[in-house]
Amino acid sequence: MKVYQANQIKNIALLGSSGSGKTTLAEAMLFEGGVIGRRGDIESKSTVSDYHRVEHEYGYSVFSSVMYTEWLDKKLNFIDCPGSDDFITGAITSLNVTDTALMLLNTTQGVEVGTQNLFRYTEQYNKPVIFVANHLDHEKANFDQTIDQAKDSFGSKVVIVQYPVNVGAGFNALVDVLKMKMYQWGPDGGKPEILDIPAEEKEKADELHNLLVEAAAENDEDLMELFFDKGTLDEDQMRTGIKKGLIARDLYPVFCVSALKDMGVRRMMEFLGNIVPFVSEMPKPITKDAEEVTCSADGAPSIFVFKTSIEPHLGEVSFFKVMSGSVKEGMDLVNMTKDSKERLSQLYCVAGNTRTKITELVAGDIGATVKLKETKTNDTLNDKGCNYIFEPIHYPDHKFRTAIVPVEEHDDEKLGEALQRMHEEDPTLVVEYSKELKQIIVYGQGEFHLNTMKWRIEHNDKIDVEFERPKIPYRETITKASRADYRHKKQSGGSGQFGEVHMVIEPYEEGSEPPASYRFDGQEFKMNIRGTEEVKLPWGGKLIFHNCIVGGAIDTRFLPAILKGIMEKMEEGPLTGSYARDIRVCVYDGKMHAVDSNEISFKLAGRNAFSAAFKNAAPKILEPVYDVEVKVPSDRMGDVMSDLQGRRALIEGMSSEKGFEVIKAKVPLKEMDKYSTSLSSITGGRAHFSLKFAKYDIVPHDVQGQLLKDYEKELAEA
Ligand SMILES: Nc1nc2c(ncn2[C@@H]2O[C@H](COP(=O)(O)OP(=O)(O)O)[C@@H](O)[C@H]2O)c(=O)[nH]1
Ligand SMILES: [Mg+2]
Repeated sequence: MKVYQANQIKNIALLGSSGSGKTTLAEAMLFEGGVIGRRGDIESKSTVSDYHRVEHEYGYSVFSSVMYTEWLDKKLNFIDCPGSDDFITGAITSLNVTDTALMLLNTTQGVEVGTQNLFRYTEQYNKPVIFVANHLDHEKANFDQTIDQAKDSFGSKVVIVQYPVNVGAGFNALVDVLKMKMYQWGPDGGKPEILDIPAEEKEKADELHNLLVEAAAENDEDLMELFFDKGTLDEDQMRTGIKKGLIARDLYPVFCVSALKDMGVRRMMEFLGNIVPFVSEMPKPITKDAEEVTCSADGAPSIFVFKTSIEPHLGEVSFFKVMSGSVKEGMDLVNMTKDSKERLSQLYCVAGNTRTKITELVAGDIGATVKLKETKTNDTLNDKGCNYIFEPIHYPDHKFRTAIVPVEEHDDEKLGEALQRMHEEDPTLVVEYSKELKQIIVYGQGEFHLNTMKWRIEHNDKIDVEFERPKIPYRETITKASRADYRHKKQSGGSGQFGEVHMVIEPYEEGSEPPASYRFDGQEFKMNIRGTEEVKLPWGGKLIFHNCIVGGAIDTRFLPAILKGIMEKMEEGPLTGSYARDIRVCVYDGKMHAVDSNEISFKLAGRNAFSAAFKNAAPKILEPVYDVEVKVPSDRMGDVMSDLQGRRALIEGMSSEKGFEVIKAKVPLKEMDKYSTSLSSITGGRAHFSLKFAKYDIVPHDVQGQLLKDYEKELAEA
């Protein structure tokens, strides 16, 4: 395979909702480019792109697949992305490293939720979009309706370049209003016959041609002038205009194919080769230090690893984009993130499960290597002396959590390894070993995302696992001030133990100052603060510890022991054993014994005094509350609101945004269990939401009662 230069390489993301035909189209493109000799299909599980077992099982893509094809002396790299929101990592990853999105429209379905979701991502990444109307050979295909819907959703920038002559089972021809020709295929598709537009199509073709000319002219002043002068543009001028419009996202051209029958694919590839921007024509990537990097073979060699995949017999495969310079087989690079050396012992161009060895890859190109030692997704690797570091890809926050346990306890370690591996392949699968909850919590994008993970663990790693309800990390705190004394005294055998501690505790609010005195049962307790320790608790919140001891009642050297005792209790709150937080403690008095006092005595005295005071300080359970933002289509607003109210949501605001209603609310984590699944069923998958930890809040009285009961039961059973 030849080495392609930056002005010969185009990187394209293949997007579209599930079932729109991305994987099938990729197969046809690879076939037409001569990368494969025979087209596989989804039904016989033989595509290049969907080669993982889980994809055969489910019948659609779970991973993004990096591929390439060679076409008219150009290299088209493209990444086939899964369509479902649960596997959104694929689309996000590829939008980070490609310059154009090919968005498939399933003409048997029209514009789908997935289409709109993915379109929004292209907007976010500011990438040009080309629509490809697929399934035109299907008896249920409706091209006109699909295009109407696309115009409704994405505006008048959607402009037809091709339209099908005969949609449905007999589909075999389309009219191209850029070329002003008709393309027609035999039953096997492939290379078309290029014909004059038949008389009965002429009027429609002319009309659409004029619309395309106008749309192309709009993007360039010179073209606009030419258009006003001559009333039309020639083919080259149109190409120039379309390309400008494409890059500026002012024009979304529409192409037509039957991916299954390989019709329209060659012409579409020709367009991609001619009009889609080269890497070198797109905005330059920027390093973390805000340095613009020119995509040039002469620059310092630098690559960015955007994806890791673990393949049987091969191990870890690292996919990268050459950001600058050129990299050669056998080259030594520095991993800038890990500050370690790596050797590119082999370089590959990858098309799904087929790999072709190559000796060199140049700026702008996408390739893969194997057996890197420490390199992970998002690392930058440079030649010595080059200091570029590229921003990591930002993945969406998780939307779903569950606990996972192996059925057989001895599979614990194996499960840990499998989960770690899966996280490397899919960074939106996040694993947390919660010491606090004594559970392994896995986070993902939705229930289906995690069910797929479970399938892979069971079938690929042969570990039986179960999902459990994830526990909630409750906290405990107090709501009023209280006072307690405790004397620890032991006189058995040799040396005795003695320590006595008097303390006041009260709720702590960030930044608040302690009062000069407290009053309990009509008696005043003056506080003379002589020292303060502010403990930032690892589980959130603070413990403020004041030394208010007067007259040397307790020696200063015992104070750390008292604090230690208090901390032991903070780690295991007296209500439900959860962590306690946001408490101020003033140790103001006590007693020592000249011989028997020691650290252990004061630790115990501190701990027990704190425990007693805590119980009298109107203790409450706190629960994590999340900021939830839901985007709902207006017609589902009522249902989504009432569902939220059933989840103890506190609605904080509502607004409208591009056809969506946006609800902002605070919702307890406990009530968000499986929210993504219910929201999806209420709205037919048309809503979105995001979830971010906000704060800890006191649980309502009835919830506290239930939690106390649950804890008692748990203790009794233990
Ligand atoms: N009739 C017809 N079926 C198609 C076409 N393209 C894809 N399919 C079928 O649609 C289903 C989904 O295709 P697939 O490529 O997996 O879609 P993806 O989820 O977008 O990757 C499969 O059964 C394909 O065989 C097409 O152009 N015409
Ligand atoms: Mg697919």
